[in-house]
Amino acid sequence: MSDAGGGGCSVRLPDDSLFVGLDCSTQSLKATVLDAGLAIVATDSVHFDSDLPHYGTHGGVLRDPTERGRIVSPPLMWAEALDLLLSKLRSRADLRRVAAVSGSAQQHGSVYWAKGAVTAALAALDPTRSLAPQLAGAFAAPESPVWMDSSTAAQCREVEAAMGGPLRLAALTGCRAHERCTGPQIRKMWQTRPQVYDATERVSLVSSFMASLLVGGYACIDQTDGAGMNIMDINKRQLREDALQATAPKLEGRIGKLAPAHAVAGKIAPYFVQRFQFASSCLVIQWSGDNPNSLAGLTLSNPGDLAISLGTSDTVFGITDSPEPTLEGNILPNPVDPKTYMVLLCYKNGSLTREDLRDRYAERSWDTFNRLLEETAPLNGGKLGFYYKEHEILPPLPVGFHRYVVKNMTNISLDELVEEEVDKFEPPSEVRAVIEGQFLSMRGHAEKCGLPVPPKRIIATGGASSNPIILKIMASIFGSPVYTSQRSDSASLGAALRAAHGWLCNQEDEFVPFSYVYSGRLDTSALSMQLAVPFGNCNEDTELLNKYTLLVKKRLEIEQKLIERFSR
Ligand code: ADP
Ligand code: XUL
Repeated sequence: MSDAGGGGCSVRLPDDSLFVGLDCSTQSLKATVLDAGLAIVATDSVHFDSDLPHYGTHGGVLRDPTERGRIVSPPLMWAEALDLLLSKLRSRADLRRVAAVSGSAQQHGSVYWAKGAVTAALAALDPTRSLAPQLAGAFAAPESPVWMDSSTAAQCREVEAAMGGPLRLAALTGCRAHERCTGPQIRKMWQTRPQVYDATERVSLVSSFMASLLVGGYACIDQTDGAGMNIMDINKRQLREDALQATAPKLEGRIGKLAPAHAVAGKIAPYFVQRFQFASSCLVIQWSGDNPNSLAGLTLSNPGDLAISLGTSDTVFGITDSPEPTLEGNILPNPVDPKTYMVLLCYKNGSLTREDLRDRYAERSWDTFNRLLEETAPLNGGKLGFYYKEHEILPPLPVGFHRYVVKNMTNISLDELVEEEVDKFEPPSEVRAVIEGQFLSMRGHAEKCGLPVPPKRIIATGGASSNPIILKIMASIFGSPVYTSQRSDSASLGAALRAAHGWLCNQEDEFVPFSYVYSGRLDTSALSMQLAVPFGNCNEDTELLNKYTLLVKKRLEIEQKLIERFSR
């Protein structure tokens, strides 16, 4: 047996056991397999666009040409990806040794199961055939709205009005009605596709959808991912009657019960036992959202730490025990600590927008992109860019690029900084402007939402956190050292850790602190952190930080003017 407690816990992870974490993100499905010592035994992934091209996705999604802002993905694609990933993983890890599987998924997306889906499909899967064709008839809607969808503005305003306004809704459910939130999405489905809503037996989130496949029946929505729906009471962690009514009729039965993230969703279904040789005792632990899983994977437990995830979305999050509702951030229960919450900011223009600027100005190459970043000076000569390739969440602005040059940057008073709008910058400045702009915005909004700024340290994760030049700019703008973990995919790592945690809680028949899973192993296991960029060792760091502080304020001022311009 492997001591899982270090700190006095009697529970141990069996020496030969493995724990699987999956992450069904926007662009791919990834896996991390940990052993009982929390070393990584195997990793693998399926990339939706390139490995499953027959679904025709770009960046993992389909954009509706007939309806602005409608962005969906086929749930069948996620199911086929699961089959494919497990068949690849089987040759890398002995799946018979897996004690528990858990998972992570993009938040907010909704899957509409057709009446009778459990008996006709989920509980009757034939292990000799692949998953997707057997599920083809299981959906009331073949397309799931995903977190990138921004087509529900009308429903958001209706839900907010019914619940006493945006701030009250945020205080009750964790966030105002953002367009991606599942409640407004379900309301839109009921209003615009009533035949789909009528034919729907159960609505799953992407996380509970994937867990449902693994248990061969409807899995509960976990209380952490459930906070992204606008229908759950953020304090009681139960569905709210008034919010359900403000969303759609007869909704409660379609959502089902909520469960804590550490709970067992069920034993793995016979399909996976026979097809991939999982043990029939293998537990499926509740799946949760990708940001909560990242929080677990980064073992974020210090309120002074700030996590920044640079994936398809960019997110900024930290933990607190006394969250204050705001109009910008989302409050979610911490998936591994029932006493605390996570505060999250989400940007839609993350990696895909950086890639767009790279393709326009840096020869489609990250090396050239980095060279241009290094050729340009910090502060970019006052050039500020606002690049919205997608309708942005924070600030809520439509697609479009806006460029300003801020003058008098040698002064230290905001009043003396004046800006001039321009059409373009030199290519190197465009590249610096996108990166500086993203971090300036994150710093400004993080501060407004009560996240720690400057943080004691930043822990960076997600695909772009592998880029050291980008991390250097992050450190300068936030005024803090940046750490990274061994792997940039903290969400699937977090899911594997949560699998071990759920297994321990089940073994003990009560909640055990998450630290029992990893204490004593933080420096020696896959969880170890490296200092990627130091901060504060020279006066220049501090002088630059003061200038960036002014630019943050200037940027928020310009954002406000843009919001006013586009709301006219
Ligand atoms: P997801 O949110 O889908 O899980 P990932 O965290 O896997 O996304 O991040 C994928 C993104 O990582 C890609 O879209 C790519 O733009 C970005 N990326 C990968 N390598 C680099 C790099 N060297 N510099 C900047 N971005 C990178
Ligand atoms: C968070 C959000 C995104 C998705 C991306 O609220 O919408 O970060 O979870 O996968």
